[in-house]
Amino acid sequence: MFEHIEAFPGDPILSLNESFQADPRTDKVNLSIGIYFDDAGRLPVMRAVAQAEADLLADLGPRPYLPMAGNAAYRDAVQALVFGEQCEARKAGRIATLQTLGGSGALRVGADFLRRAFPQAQVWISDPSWENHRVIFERAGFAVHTYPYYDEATGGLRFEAMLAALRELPRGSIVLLHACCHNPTGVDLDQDQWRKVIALLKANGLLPFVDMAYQGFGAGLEADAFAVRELAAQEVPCLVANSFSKNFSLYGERCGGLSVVCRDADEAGRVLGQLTGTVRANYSNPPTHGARVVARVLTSPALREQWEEELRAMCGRIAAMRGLIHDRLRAHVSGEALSRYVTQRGMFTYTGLTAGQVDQLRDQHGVYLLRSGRMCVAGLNERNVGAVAQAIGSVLARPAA
Ligand code: KET
Repeated sequence: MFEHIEAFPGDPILSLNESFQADPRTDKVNLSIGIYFDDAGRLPVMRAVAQAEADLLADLGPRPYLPMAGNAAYRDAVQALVFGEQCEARKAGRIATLQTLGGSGALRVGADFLRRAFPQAQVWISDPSWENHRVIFERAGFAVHTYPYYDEATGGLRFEAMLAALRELPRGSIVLLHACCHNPTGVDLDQDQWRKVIALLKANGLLPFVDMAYQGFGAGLEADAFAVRELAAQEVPCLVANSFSKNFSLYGERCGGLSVVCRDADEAGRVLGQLTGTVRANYSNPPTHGARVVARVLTSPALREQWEEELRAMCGRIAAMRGLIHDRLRAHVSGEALSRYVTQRGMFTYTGLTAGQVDQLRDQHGVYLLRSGRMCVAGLNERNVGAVAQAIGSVLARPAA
């Protein structure tokens, strides 16, 4: 029956992470997957999260099916965090927000919804983008193209080329944008650039789908949401996928949200209905636990304050690691190839290392990066950073085999 089924070629991120887990070397270093590790190299359990879970455990209660759209308190808290409490669209009930299975689930439910609503539309993602963006939209049935984004020569943004490409897109095209901490490059638009892009999207009738998986890892919870809030303020219809995998360190609980900014409350109601229809056809309704935890943290003032403080500390540690790797690499790298370690933001730096060099780092030194050259800086710590810099120095000094 299944003879014709071909082997799965693997996923460039998740399969590599599995190889890392299986690697017996004790001095191995995981800089591949976008996960925040603490200075001891462990996945943190945030204290605010542990406290919320302890509170919930004391009052566990029954666990019925959630509504298809998810936990109502969670959905409201998500919307407030993403768009801001004072957002006019939120106050007017113009935003449809759904609980999703992480950021990935939000992207897929959104993609399925868009494919039914706009069967002729095509999708544009940044060059490069998170590998799974293409996969998700193609599996939903879309043709996926790229717009210019990263400039390898400068380690920065090809902003004029990006604008020029967006200007040429047919009305109704779907444009995937990263709200902050661009994955994989760590290069973001500044606020002035966002205003220009948003004006163009609005004038040309393009449909933005914003992926915000790293809110709080760039310039702070508010500033990282600038693009999303500006879109809502400019009354541009848009979709926003957000995730609590990273900023709550709740990867396995699959906590995310999908929000659609609509023209009025009636339209938002119809959009929410169609989204719940997509959910019903896929997994009926989302799980209970993670959403209860997140909602509790976001809506209890003391826990909220503690969470924000912990998140700032995580962000600060990443910045410190950027500084350290930059200093340690000084002996091996120079100019822009060096400064990008401190100028790029969020969890990732696009090192410019070739796939061959990345293979050498993995095989000879047990240092895992993505073959695109993406390094997850959040996997560095005081103990491994020196060895990582040495390893990079030695592969740079040697021509690829
Ligand atoms: N969007 C982006 C931009 C992103 O980097 C990730 C995860 C997600 C969405 C998915 O979020 P989640 O809530 O886990 O469904 N990125 C890391 C892990 C992965 O590839 O799944 C990564 O890039 O390593």
